[in-house]
Formats: sequence, C-alpha cells, structure tokens
Amino acid sequence: MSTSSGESRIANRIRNATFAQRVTSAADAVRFINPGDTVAISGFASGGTPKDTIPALADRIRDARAGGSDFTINLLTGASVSASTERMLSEVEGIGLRMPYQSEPTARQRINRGQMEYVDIHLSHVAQQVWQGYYGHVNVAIVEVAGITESGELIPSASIGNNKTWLDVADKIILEVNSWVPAELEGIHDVYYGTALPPNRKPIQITRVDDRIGQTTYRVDPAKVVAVVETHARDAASELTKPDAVSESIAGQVLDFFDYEVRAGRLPADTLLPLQAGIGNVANAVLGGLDRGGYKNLTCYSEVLQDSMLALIKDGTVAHASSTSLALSEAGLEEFVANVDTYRNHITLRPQEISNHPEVVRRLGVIAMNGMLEADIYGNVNSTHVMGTKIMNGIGGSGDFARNGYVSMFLSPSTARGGSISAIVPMSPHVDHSEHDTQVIVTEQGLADLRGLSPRRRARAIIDNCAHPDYKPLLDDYFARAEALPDAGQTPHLLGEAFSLHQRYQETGSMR
Ligand code: 0RQ
Repeated sequence: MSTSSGESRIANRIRNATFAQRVTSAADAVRFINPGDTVAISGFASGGTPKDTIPALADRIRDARAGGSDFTINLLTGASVSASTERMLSEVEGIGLRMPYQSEPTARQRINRGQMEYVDIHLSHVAQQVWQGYYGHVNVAIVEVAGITESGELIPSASIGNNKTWLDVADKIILEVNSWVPAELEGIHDVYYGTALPPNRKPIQITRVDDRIGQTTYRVDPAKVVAVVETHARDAASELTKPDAVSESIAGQVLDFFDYEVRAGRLPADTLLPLQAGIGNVANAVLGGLDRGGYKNLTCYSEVLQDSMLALIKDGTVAHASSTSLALSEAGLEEFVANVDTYRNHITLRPQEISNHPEVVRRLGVIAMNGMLEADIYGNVNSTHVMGTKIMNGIGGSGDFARNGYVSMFLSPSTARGGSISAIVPMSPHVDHSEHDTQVIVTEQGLADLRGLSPRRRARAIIDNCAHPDYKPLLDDYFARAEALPDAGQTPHLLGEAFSLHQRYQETGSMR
C-alpha cells in the first residue's frame, strides 16, 4: 500500500511507537476475525468506512467458503457504510445479521429474501443497546482513524458514528490509519465520554450547536489493538443528482413555511432554529435554497452534512453545523479538502448518540425535515417498508429528530415510480412515525400544516394540499365514504378497503 512518499506520510500519522510496531497488512489483520464473530466497524454514510480491511475480510470469507466452511459475521456499523463495503460482504454471503441502517441494493435484496437478518433501530439507540448487551459481545472493532498521537490517542476521520463505543467494548481492535484524510481535520471532532447507563446519567451540556463538551480524540486501550493497517484511500463519494422541478418545488414550500413561522413569531427572524435535513436530493435542495432566503448565521444540528452545507458555510448563511458524518460528492470532497482549515471552524463532528440525542434535539428546538416513502391521510408515516413489506433502507435518525424536533416535517414527491404509486394513501401499511410525531407534510403539490388539527381536519389538509391530482378523487371518495359510516369514530377508515391502493399495485403494477 505504501509508496516512498506514502511511507513518510504514514510515519507522520503514527506518532506512537507501540502502535507503529503493530503495523501489518490487511490480509494479516483480518486473521483476527473468526466465523460467528460480531464485528463493529466505523463508517456513517459515505464517510469513514475502513478501506482496505473490508476487501481483505471479504476475500477471507470467500476462501473459507471455497474450502467448504461456513463463515458469517454479525455486522454493526454507525449507519450505512460505503456501498462497496455492503456489496462486497453481501456478495460473499458474509453477513448473518446487520444493524442498524443500510441503503445498498445487494444487502437490501438479501434482507428481503430472508437471507440476512436485519435489525432496524433508531441511530441514537445503537450505542446504549450495545452496552446493554442486546447484540452479544463485540469481538472485533475495525475503526478508520486519521492518525495516532504520541500519547496513543486516536484522531478520528470523516465520521464518528459509534466508534467511541466500538473502541470501548470490543475485545480486539484493528485500526486503519488513513493518510488521505487531511491532517487538518484534527480538532473538528468533539468526542464526549460522559454518557452512562441509568441510574448514572447526567445532563448533556449542549445548549448551543457549537458547544464543545468532549475531547478531539478517541481513547483506546493499546493492549486491545491487535493490528494497525496503513492506507491512503479516499472516502467513497455520495452520489447526488441535480435538484429537479419536484425537489425545487418542495424546497420552495419549506422556505415559504419558514417565512410564515417567522411572521407568526414562532421562529427567530434571521437565524430560525437549528435545522436537521435528512439525506438525499430533496434535503439538499431545501438547504441549497436557504441562501436565497436572506438568512445569515443559521445553524444545523444533524447527523449527516451534504454538499449544500459547504456552500452555505462559505457564503455565511450557516454559521455552524453539528453532525456525526460528512457525506460529500466527488466535487464536495475536493472543496472540503481544499478548504479544510475554514470548514473546521464551522463544523463539529460528534458521536451519533449525541448528534441524534433526544435531550439535545428537544432543548435546541431542532427543525426536523426528513424524507418518507408514504403518509396516510391522517399523517402516519412510512419511511422504511415498500408496500408495507420490503425494506428500503431503515429508519436511520429520522425518528430521533421527528419525535423530538420543535417542528417535525416530512417531505416527499407526491408520487413514486413514474406516477404509478401515490405517496398519500388511505392507511399506511407500515408506520415508522405516528400521526403524533408528524406536524407538517410537504409534497410538490403543497404543504399540509397539521398542527392543532383533529384527525378529520388532518385528512382534509393532507388530501387537499399534498395528494397528486391523479389520486385525489380516489382519496376523496375513500374519506367521504369512511366519514359517512354510521359509527365512523375519531379516525374514520373503511377497514376492508384501507389497503386497496396497495393491493391494486401488487396486482396490476399501478395504484391508479
Ligand atoms: O426507488 O431508488 O428504486 O428509484 O424509494 O425515493 O424519491 O428518491 O427519495 O432518496 O429521499 O428516499 C424514505 C427512502 C426516501 C429516505 C426514503 C422509492 C423510489 C426510489 C427513493 P428507486 P426518492 P429519497 C436521517 C434521515 C429513512 C431514513 C431517514 C429514507 C426510492 O428518505 O431512507 O430519514 N428515509 N434518514 O421509487 C414505493 C413509495 C415510494 C417508493 C419512494 N411510496 N412506494 N417506493 N419510493 N416512495 C436524518 C439526518 O439527519 C440525515
């Protein structure tokens, strides 16, 4: 892996003699991983996934299978990791159980065929559930770092995720020291070690987005570090397509809503409240539109930062952004690396149990904006299960923010798959966010402000404002007949027909 200039680069990164003696190849490092192990790896979205150890592990699993032995691991991560990581390990059928979030087609297919177990939990819960022991013992942690200090502390790379927890709980640790990660990143991280299980919990002292409550490095017990692998490999770039008319329309309505809230005195005029935007093109379009709103010194408290954030920081629209990961496109990565000294002063990366912590999200008054697959006419939201049965990605951090945000918004095109699916349906066949956590729904058709509305008014607002014209008559008809039932109740439904659109799609390939 090392070239001669690579060697000096790496020497500067491993400044501690004990760790320098553990340097080995990726192929040798993965010999410490055994069939049946629970392996926890770094990585959150495209940032910070181990680069060399995973292909070596996939080779080891493939060789074992070729030799006739079974070799699967249980894989724990921060959230999704690089697509090639998910794909490689899925293709060799190397994952028995996966937790907590994935977004890669090969893995998704294996999960939906029942070939891989998948446990989908809120991202803020991962660390504590591992401490509680629900996933058994963590045998090996593989963690990418930007460097090792003289005193043996670890400098994090482009994401923190659950790395602090993995390093604390694993029996054996493999470190990947990646000299591609800019050394100037040192200092951007805020690793908080004050979390504990009840009854020993203390308040988390974050009252502003840029508050720092931890340290810039991870601590690690050197006795547990069995291998150090050197690499010089860039993060996988997050793909983004350009905003289209639909995402621009959704973004425009969100910005109008902010103006409305400012006029109503519910949001501070210039700075609003800290923003959280989910990942994807709609979220990117919303954030990208903020510079047109005349805002200055906005803040973000989110779990992933995308390209649009860099431009907003550069032009002063955003003063500070807190996250657990950087998920940038090719161009975004180049911009970040070229100007890392500037961005370091405006970005804080935290463990995901803090970036997504309900206590902090509630205290700061975060404006939560997340994508959805579908919402029903009362505002129950499905973010994860296509047609109620097949996993798409997972709940990710959407529940952490939606449940605890000051305003909780769900954004989506009004139709999917070329118009053959309505994103507004009579009843959601799977619910990730209940009507109680959904305050505003936005599609390119319009915005439904559900705050203060009883269920029947919510249904009217959602159908009238958010449904696509092709599906409005079907939804109007459904709701009118449900409301007309002699014993319609608080939340009227025609139970025998509640999934009739989904059924029609299963039978004919279209909900129309
Ligand atoms: O499928 O990829 O096969 O074409 O779902 O849909 O419209 O591109 O939207 O990329 O924003 O994803 C909910 C999946 C939306 C995402 C979801 C199909 C559609 C397409 C993607 P194809 P779009 P997005 C963390 C935030 C949960 C996690 C979360 C998500 C694919 O937002 O994973 O919020 N959310 N994390 O065709 C069937 C429907 C469909 C549908 C869309 N009703 N039925 N398929 N699709 N609607 C918080 C942070 O801070 C980052």
